[in-house]
Amino acid sequence: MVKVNQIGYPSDAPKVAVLTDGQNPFYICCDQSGTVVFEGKPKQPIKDQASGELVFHGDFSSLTTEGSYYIKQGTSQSAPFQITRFPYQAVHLSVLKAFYYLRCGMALSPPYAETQWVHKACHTQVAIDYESKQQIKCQGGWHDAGDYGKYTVAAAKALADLLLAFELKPATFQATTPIPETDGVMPDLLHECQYELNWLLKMQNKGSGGVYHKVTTLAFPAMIMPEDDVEPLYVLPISTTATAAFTAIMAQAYRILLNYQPDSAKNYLTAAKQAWAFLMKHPEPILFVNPNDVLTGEYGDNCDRDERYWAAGELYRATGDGQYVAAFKVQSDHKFDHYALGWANMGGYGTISYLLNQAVPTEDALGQLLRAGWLNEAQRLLKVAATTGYRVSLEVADYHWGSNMTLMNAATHLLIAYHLTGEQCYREQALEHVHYLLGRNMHNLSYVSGIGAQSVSQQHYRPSAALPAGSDPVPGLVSGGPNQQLQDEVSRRQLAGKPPQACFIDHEASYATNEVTIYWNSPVVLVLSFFS
Ligand code: G3I
Ligand code: 9MR
Repeated sequence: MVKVNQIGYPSDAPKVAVLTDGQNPFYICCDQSGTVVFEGKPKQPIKDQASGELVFHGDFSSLTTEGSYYIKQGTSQSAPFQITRFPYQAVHLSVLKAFYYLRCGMALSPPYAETQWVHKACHTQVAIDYESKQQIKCQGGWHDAGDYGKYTVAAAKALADLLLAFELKPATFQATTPIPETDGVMPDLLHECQYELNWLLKMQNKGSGGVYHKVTTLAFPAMIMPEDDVEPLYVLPISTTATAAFTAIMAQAYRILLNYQPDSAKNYLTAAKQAWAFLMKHPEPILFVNPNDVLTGEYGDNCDRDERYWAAGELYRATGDGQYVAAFKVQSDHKFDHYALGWANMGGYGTISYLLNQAVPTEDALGQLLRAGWLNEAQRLLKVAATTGYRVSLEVADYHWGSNMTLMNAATHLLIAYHLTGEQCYREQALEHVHYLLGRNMHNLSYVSGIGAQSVSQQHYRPSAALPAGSDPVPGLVSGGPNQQLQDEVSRRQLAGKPPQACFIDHEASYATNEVTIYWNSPVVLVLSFFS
């Protein structure tokens, strides 16, 4: 088998295919004529612990001529791929456009949605406060994932990636997606983020400033369209993880949107400060646990220190107010992962807010400590990748629920290291993670729907699953990826005993390997913005 990035390789970047045949030479052929333009020998046999395979690398980095190619080796032939300066622009647009398809509370319609994927608005835009039984307006925002719930901490991670992408690579967001708000002034990415931000504002209790943890039905619905989900919606209680993550993202949004929509931006900062005031009144964590009669996603988290750290860092960066840097330093002394970019462990976003803050002097001791820590972790990621046949920074234990998020978070980490140092090794290694996501993996499969010659097509995503049999899936959605914990019925039945990277199945019911979420798409938007 010959595994390649099914979209392609940037002309000036290293180009490696992963081969399972170590004997035969491999040939790069022009896709149109079949002419052989490059011959190479398999190198560097590596026993890949995660896939259980002995694989070899087919290096064709010296081929820089732009064109469409495929690789032949023995009787195997790869999927076609491009060599060109910016091969991922269409993918970048597609994984960003997916957020429009994920919108809640509005009917999707042409020309923004292709006819085959339109659906009506969700059945209800009002929820019941689980505790007070009062009604709460909750229209808008993105559906979390394959389900129709909306969860604050998940939203915060997704928005953090998208807003950071714009901050670091604004030039890659000039093309329109297009969406109803396209106005040729503010980039569509920011309009799309505002659709989520304006829903998030409704999750804040205006009296206390605290932020509700989620809004969902009591149980997951069947695999139906949003308009057919007629069960009542409930807003679940305030948590300090949600409140702190909300504080951070609203402060970040203030900064990024101030030049485009000053009034909205100032509203976000006001909301952030009100949420911060709630946190100051509640120094002890208020952690969310699903009540017994609530069976939807919990996004449980036993520590809110990382979220408080991030909140302080973003408020400091947004306002320069010394109270926040003091709070940031207090939180930074606590024991949590200062470099993680997950929905539970969010410390890395706090560290980024400090490292990119121009108000922090280069000789600042905490800044130097965090920078050194960031680069140490980047070096670790490089070392892990060098031991794997598929050239990614995933250790065997990393193949758990949402392993493609871990993959793209690693790429994000490397790209921040590149941003901090300018060292190409970090950027090149991040690119290897894109190759895995887009086909250079043991499944020879692109994990992004509609992207690549062989891509996932049976995702656990209700608006795709509810389409007529044989329909193309909603495009641009990133599957969670291999998960060795076998946490759904299909995985347990069909993947038992397989190596970690093999524990993926493109099956609609495999939510533990093949669901989609906003925070698996968001790091892909961020990473691809460095290569577009
Ligand atoms: O991080 C640990 C790892 O250290 C350990 O080695 C491994 C094996 O024990 O477990 C890892 O934790 C896993 C965690 O995801 C990793 O983020 C847990 O087992 C796993 O249960 C957990 O799954 C979460 C899943 O909900 C179930 O709670 C996913 O992260 C999370 O993305 C997913 O989120 C769901 C929402 O609840 C509902 N909407 C869809 C969304 C995506 O599936
Ligand atoms: O669709 C739900 C998905 O969003 C969740 O990640 C997953 C795990 O919490 O649960 C899915 O819902 C399934 C439920 O857990 C069990 N009955 C079948 C539901 C649809 O697959």
